[in-house]
Amino acid sequence: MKIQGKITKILANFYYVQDSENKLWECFARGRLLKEGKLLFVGDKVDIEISNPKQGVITDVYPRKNKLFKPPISNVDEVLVIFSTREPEFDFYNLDRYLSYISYELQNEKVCICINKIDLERINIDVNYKNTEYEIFYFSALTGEGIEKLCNEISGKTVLLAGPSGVGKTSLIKAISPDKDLKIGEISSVGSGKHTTRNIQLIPVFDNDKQSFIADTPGFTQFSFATLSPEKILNTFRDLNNIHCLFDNCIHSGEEGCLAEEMVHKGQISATRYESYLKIIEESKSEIKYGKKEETKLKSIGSDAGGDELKGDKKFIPKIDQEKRAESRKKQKQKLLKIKDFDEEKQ
Ligand SMILES: Nc1nc2c(ncn2[C@@H]2O[C@H](COP(=O)(O)OP(=O)(O)O)[C@@H](O)[C@H]2O)c(=O)[nH]1
Ligand SMILES: [Mg+2]
Ligand SMILES: [Zn+2]
Repeated sequence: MKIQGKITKILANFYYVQDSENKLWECFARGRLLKEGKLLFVGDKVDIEISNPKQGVITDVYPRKNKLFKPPISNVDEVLVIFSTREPEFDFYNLDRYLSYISYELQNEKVCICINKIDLERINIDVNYKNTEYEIFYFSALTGEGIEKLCNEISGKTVLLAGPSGVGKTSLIKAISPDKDLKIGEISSVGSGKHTTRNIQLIPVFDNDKQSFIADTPGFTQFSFATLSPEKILNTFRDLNNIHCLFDNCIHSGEEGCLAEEMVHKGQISATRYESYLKIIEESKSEIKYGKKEETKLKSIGSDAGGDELKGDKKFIPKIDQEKRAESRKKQKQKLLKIKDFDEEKQ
């Protein structure tokens, strides 16, 4: 008998396939599939032939709507990029790197920014992303605040969690699906994070009669912009893509007649976004591999990337003049602080 299912986990030569009745089948892949060089991914929709009440053989794989190699996963409906307010400290540049990378790899899927640990501190970054396509959620996996809204957002979808180690990805899954036996890492005082998420798998979550899948992802920081042209990078920054400079092909990094800086100073473009963009362009040109030192260290650990990757190479040439740049950053910091003060007053 043949049935359909979705690969939720791959361990060595075993593929775990969940069928429409939520039964998990342990499967091998048919030799022909592997011979054809068809790699199977977590997220693949497959046909299996049942061998016995618990096991089957994967006979075919359906066309994928998308796939990522790092981490290896297919058919992603939505990505939640998770960052924390603190522990590890929130960082615009690092967040924008994730957003840019994911927007490049999965151009047709929705990407949300999710800020965790609002119990430790409240920040509001809405203004920084006002002209982007990213929806922003604030929550605390610890207290449960904001979790219901996130649950509604992901209902019925296959969702990928991305973000540095220690921001609370695994904790979020636990908060959504409390009975899961997942390991939560402790973050060390130096912020390098402990690495507990070993292999990618889809965690089934059942909510309001809807089946969703969430993928917790190890090793998501080892991406590099080295092979991307500035145009491709610019394409991932929609908020910078609508500037009408002197030259149509302006990539807004100090060219003659470029309006970007002026718009930043007028507050029409977010200063943090523009700064991140310039840094990523520099990163791609100089083939600096972001967080290189950490990466070598991490490889020996063999899993999730560290939360303090910013200690890696940070070479870039700021194109906005230093004084103004400092000013706009300061302004934005002040805004964050104001929100915090306001919250403290309320209590
Ligand atoms: N204060 C606070 N701590 C949290 C929250 N969510 C997670 N943590 C803690 O942050 C650390 C890292 O969490 P974990 O889920 O392993 O992060 P991951 O590496 O992204 O999967 C753990 O010590 C969690 O208990 C939260 O909302 N508030
Ligand atoms: Mg984790
Ligand atoms: Zn320009």
